[in-house]
Amino acid sequence: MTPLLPALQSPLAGADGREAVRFGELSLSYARLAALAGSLGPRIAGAGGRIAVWATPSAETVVAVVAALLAGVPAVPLNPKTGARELAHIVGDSAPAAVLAGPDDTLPPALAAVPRIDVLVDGDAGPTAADVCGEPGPETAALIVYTSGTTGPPKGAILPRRAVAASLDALEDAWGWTGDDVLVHALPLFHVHGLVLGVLGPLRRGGSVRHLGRFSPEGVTRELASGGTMLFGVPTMYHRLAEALQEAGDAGVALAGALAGARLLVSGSAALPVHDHERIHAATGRRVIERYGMTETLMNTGVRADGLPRPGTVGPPLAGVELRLVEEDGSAATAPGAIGEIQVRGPNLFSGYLGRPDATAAAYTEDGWFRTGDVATVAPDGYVTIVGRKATDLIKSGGYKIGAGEIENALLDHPGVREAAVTGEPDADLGERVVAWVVPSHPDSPPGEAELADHVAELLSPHKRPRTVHYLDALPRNDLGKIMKRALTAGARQVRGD
Ligand code: MCA
Ligand code: AMP
Repeated sequence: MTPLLPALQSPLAGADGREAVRFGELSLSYARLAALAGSLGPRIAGAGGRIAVWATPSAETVVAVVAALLAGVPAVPLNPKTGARELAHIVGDSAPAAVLAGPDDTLPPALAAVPRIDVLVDGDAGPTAADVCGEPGPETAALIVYTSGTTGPPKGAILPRRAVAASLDALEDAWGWTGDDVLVHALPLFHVHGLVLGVLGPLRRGGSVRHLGRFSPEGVTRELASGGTMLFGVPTMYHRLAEALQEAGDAGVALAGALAGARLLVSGSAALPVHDHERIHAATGRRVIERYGMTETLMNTGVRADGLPRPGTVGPPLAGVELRLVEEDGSAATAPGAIGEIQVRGPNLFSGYLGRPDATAAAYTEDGWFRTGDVATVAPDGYVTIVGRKATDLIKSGGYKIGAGEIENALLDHPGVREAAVTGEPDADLGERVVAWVVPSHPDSPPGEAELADHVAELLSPHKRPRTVHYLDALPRNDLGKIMKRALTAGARQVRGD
């Protein structure tokens, strides 16, 4: 069977000394990565179950995930900023047999009962290094990635090795992605974009990845100007690059030169506004291309490196992916210009939600197509344009998917909140901004905006915190008592801060 990571699972792993990953000053060659990951293998296999990874933006996370993949054990990447309630849910739901973390990481109480395995990237790799492993079966889970729905806590999407391999190979085909490519990015390593595309992508090709640790236009300039060939980012990052390009002075000129010199600039995880496309094109002469995916499906469509970069579209279906548009009543939307829900089939799809056969079944149609919930049109040449989402209760902020329901529940747990509704409002930087509409328990002394933001950040995650809070006397409801979110603008009284 073809290995998932051939350059790390072969007896010749890294024989040419090629760099696999770089985080700032720290560089790991393929040979070193294989040795470090291989030395963890016996402890991971011995733990007897899936393995959580404390997924900081660091080389330790790459070593940990590669170690689990080489050992054939599913890895559950955890966002280190996850709040107490959400982390307790994920740990309880995924029941990891151990957690892999850097030696300096402080783990929260939710992980206190989980055996810890320290991941070392300095010093000797240890005696069991670089064993050549056989490839587990294609349906073996590679990763379990937690993703939000409209209501309830996040679900664990099980991503089999087959899906990871298929999706990365489809991107190889679309982008001419080779081992000579050097990918630059600053994406978090606990989601598909940063981890599967951004780390496993280069490693599957035998190329390298340079992670910035934290996004900055200066970091992008530095790495693209010194050998980087591709840049991956969410639209918020490209928006910030577009802003930086407009600044007068040497930094803007250097950034324009660095972007112009890259082979491929790719945006994904949310729509990149045409305005930002055009600003980057005007300043660099280069087009950003978009691809469209989902945690559950990995990548579905993408503009090809040799294709027409048409701003506002996410390109045609990738190799192996079947895509159709479906009307509300379930019939195929085939008329020219028709708008419908995107449904997909293919080897790139997940194998279900961990412990949630009900949710898995609901995600598919009776004839086996995955319902993405995204609404689109398809041009005669196959280019897909996403025009919206079926669920208004899903918010994409900074490329993170956030369920309105989980934030509403967290807000309702605050003693100062009697009723709460959450919406996503347009935001030039984040795409959408989480906005809370709150009826205070005591109208004379409502909890401040910062207090509610901290409350949500501590329970769920900082990126789920409301950026704006509106205070109302009552929420608009219909005759059945359902909150009418669309009516939630008139009569709002906004209070800023404490
Ligand atoms: C702020 N912070 C707080 C609070 N407020 N911490 C605790 N309590 C608070 N009340 C902290 C944050 O943790 C963060 O820390 C810092 O302050 C800034 O937070 P924030 O404003 O939220 O961040 P930002 O600067 O706006 O971040 C923008 C970003 C980020 C860098 C673009 O949104 C990002 O990394 N997005 C990527 C999302 C992604 O990868 N999605 C892919 C999903 P610190 O600075 O220390 O972190 S996969 C997917 O969608 C599919 C498969 C696909 O197609 O790709
Ligand atoms: P997630 O569940 O976090 O993996 O997010 C998946 C969702 O991100 C998709 O269902 C889309 O709504 C959105 N998405 C991803 N890529 C794009 C893109 N290029 N353009 C528009 N939306 C996108």
